Amino acid sequence: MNKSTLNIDGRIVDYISGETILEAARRAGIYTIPTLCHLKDTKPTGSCRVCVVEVEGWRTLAPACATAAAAGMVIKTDSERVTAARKMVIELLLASGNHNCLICEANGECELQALAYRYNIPAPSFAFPPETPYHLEDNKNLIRRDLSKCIMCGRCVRACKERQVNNAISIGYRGSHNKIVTMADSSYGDSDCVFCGECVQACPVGALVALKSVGLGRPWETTKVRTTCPYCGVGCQQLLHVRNGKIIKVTGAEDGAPNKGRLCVKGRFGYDFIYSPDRLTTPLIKSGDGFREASWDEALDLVAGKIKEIVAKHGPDACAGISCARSINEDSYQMQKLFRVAIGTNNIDHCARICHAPTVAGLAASFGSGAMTNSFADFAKAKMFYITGSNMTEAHPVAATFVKNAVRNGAQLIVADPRRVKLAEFADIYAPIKVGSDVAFINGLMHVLITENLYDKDYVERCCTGFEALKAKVMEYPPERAAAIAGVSVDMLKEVARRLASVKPAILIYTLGITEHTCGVHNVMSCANLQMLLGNVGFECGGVNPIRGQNNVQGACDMGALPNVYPGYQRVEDPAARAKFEVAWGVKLPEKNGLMIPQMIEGLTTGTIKFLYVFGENLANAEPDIRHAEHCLASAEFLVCNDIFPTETTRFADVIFPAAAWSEDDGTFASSERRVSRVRKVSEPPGQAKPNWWIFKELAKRLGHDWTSNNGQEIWDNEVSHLAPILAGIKYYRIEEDGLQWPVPSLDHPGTCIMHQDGCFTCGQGRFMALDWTPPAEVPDKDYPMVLSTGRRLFHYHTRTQTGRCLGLNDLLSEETADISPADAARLGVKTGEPVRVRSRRGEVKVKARVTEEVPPGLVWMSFHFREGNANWLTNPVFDPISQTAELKACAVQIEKA
Ligand SMILES: Nc1nc2c(c(=O)[nH]1)N[C@H]1C(S)=C(S)[C@@H](COP(=O)(O)OP(=O)(O)OC[C@H]3O[C@@H](n4cnc5c(=O)[nH]c(N)nc54)[C@H](O)[C@@H]3O)O[C@H]1N2
Ligand SMILES: Nc1nc2c(c(=O)[nH]1)N[C@H]1C(S)=C(S)[C@@H](COP(=O)(O)OP(=O)(O)OC[C@H]3O[C@@H](n4cnc5c(=O)[nH]c(N)nc54)[C@H](O)[C@@H]3O)O[C@H]1N2
Ligand code: SF4
Ligand code: SF4
Ligand code: SF4
Ligand code: FES
Ligand SMILES: [Mo]
Repeated sequence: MNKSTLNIDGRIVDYISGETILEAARRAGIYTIPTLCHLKDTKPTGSCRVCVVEVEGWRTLAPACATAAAAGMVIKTDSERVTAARKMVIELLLASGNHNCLICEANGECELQALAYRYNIPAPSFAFPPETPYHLEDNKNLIRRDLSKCIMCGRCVRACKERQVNNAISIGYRGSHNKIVTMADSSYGDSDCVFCGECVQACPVGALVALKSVGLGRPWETTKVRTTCPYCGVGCQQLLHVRNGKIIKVTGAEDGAPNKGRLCVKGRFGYDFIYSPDRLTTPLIKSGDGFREASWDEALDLVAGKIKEIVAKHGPDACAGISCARSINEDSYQMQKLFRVAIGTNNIDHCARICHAPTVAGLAASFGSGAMTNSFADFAKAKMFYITGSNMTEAHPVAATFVKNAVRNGAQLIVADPRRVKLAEFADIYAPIKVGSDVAFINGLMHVLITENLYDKDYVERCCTGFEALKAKVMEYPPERAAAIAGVSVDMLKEVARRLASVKPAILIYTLGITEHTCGVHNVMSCANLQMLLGNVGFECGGVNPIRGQNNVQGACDMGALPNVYPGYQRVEDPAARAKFEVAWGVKLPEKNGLMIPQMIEGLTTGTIKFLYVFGENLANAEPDIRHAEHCLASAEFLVCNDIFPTETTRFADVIFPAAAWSEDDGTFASSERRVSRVRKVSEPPGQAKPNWWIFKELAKRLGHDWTSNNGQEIWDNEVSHLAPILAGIKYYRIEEDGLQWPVPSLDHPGTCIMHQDGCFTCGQGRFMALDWTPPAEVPDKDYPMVLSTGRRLFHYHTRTQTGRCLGLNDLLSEETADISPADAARLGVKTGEPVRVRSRRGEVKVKARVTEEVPPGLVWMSFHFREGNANWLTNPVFDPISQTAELKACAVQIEKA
């Protein structure tokens, strides 16, 4: 980096080539330059001129935010001339609204008001315009727009266009009619706006405010608590604005990794479920057709007694536990310990099974480690993307903003997905491949790379094994065959391969379109094959990047809430690992791997599993074939649930424990990029609800094990990081601000942004896998002629126990639809909003049709967010033979007008 110096208010300050005066000053800790229109990470417009400074020898004052720093500049940030100019600017701005800014309380955080006080500016001497041409607009209970307070700084527009790249608003009209407008100058609610609220965070005045926070507290009455978002695996860092123990607002932590201040609609507005009157507040014991309240002692004694009884009669393997990917690491650690140590079985699993288990298994086989290889920080810098089976703008919205930023800066993007997802709009090539065709498509790509000599020979020889077998297999998939299976043109397939090879490195990103198939593990290994062949693994802006789903699903895996590994992926079947944990935990441990979720659930009906403990999962809505899943749950001899709400699953419980939710306990989450970040407590759980780790500890005590750790920090610092070498260097004191990315082998290790650096794989050499394409288990026929694929939508999260209880989110989306193509809609004679019946061999649902070009002819697409019309009444309970992951992305259905 090219460093020089300039003089600011008599101090010699370094600047980096390309920096503005403002950036150089702030980096040096000089905060005397006020700003209004300036917004970090966006192009300066220099429009408000409140940041002016005096540069020695310059005739006019210079806007610090838009003037490049130069060697030898002598700058005054606070001279009389500067102050006079600023006063003028502020006075004009105060007068530009139609109300008295100095008594406005809109959000109590107005930067203009603060400047007025700083520069001692009295109530404006200019006359107010006589009447307002503006209206006040309340959108979906979430965002208030009061343009009478707008100072036309343009920050909202840049936040929307340049940070989030949602392009929902712009500066409209001319001259004195200038105004911030949506596309058709409609309300936010009737526009393309996705309610990320980035514009609200950017607005310096009260023109844009979060409606839920209005009137709840002023900045000086709140404390800001940094924490991690409770929804997806991006792991965005939030600031909770807390007053009297209550969250009144959430903003993005501006300098936090990975999100740099950005949030999506759920992270920003999805916090108030914790205050729902539906919260579980006391232990419940089944009684007749319902439940009765019980004391903790009674409920814990009952469960412990039942465990003892079943273990005595049927052995420990008649018990099984499903852990929670939503709550903190320390809870999952404690639950797997309860099962392994106090009950004596490895029958412990969690929802990674139905999600990214193919990733864990597939990448471990190919690379030696089953995690995302690179970091979110690479997304904004990458030059070439292959994104497949990932609806990132809805499922991982903040990660998607960085991809869109890169594309805006010239990166190339290839999207392969059966649906024309939003990212396809940004793509150089959109390949509309058929559901379930990925292995064939990728084999076809590799055929082109090998026959046209476009692959990285040196890397393949140096870093990988199994190339000859791969090549032989791939030769069975010439472009003509592969393209026919994938339903794209041969030219397109070849173009994708050639483009991918033309930029190095390219980054590959995938999610559930790859994993949730009976061939999920093979799909994952295909992605690994492709990236090794291109020589892209082990470099910044390259690698294979599965974005993990739940906020702490990476962590639940890391903690060993899996039937085959202890914390830190130490294998249960490895005698040395077992011996180590036997010493640490002071018990003899079971030697064989435990059961996976589908086997546990099936075991309830066959009688091999008598006792099931479901911690924070809503199986009755989330598993394929709801009727069957509920039949299994109803067959349990004894079912225990920890949850924060009554759910479709807790209906089947014998005992329900009320748990602390996100922000009611201290702990950690691990995000998709292997980053362990802090989660902080701001209030006590409601009623008698207790932290999950405490519940497991109390049960262990009743089973004869006294555990000493007594909070999240003790569990992590004294147990987890001692036992898991990849986490050895992570202690709470090291992650007070940004989290650390594992492996972190020692206390002085900075963490690992990129795995398998330079092609040095965790397992020595990367392993190519020769793979054949297999179709989904159920394909369309004359009775069920359409393919059903399923997934999620932006405004809700899974079974909606949380987002369904947040003000505003239901206003944005309130029911399930069946998404179909215009061609199929015409054939069926239905329009958007008209009811249709969708039927599969498992069941049927009646929902409204949503006719959209996103979906190709022959495909029906649905989510599983709503009980009514849940796609899982239809989905097929068939599983990948290796990972036992359900084929939620493909089954056969018929559809008719209802
Ligand atoms: N808003 C919201 N965000 C979420 C969640 C949520 O419930 N709501 N859940 C979180 C969780 S746990 C997860 S796992 C992630 C999931 O994140 P995603 O996997 O991105 O979400 P899905 O909606 O399942 O989308 C899968 C994509 O795969 C495509 N697809 C379907 N079949 C195929 C195929 O055969 N091949 C290919 N290549 N693509 C295919 C679909 O068209 C869809 O675009 O989202 C997380 N984020
Ligand atoms: N058709 C179809 N089905 C799918 C999928 C799909 O793509 N298509 N995707 C699958 C995937 S990837 C996933 S991950 C699963 C998700 O399936 P689930 O994990 O079952 O879904 P959630 O609704 O997230 O359930 C989380 C539960 O935990 C509770 N909870 C939240 N926080 C806490 C806490 O701190 N403590 C306790 N004790 N409880 C808490 C919530 O109230 C809720 O009941 O769904 C799967 N099902
Ligand atoms: S909420 Fe997000 S999408 Fe909507 S206008 Fe604001 S920045 Fe744009
Ligand atoms: S709405 Fe706020 S951010 Fe947007 S131009 Fe007006 S004052 Fe600036
Ligand atoms: S992208 Fe994910 S982690 Fe970030 S705010 Fe949205 S839901 Fe939360
Ligand atoms: S902050 Fe520099 S011109 Fe507005
Ligand atoms: Mo997931």
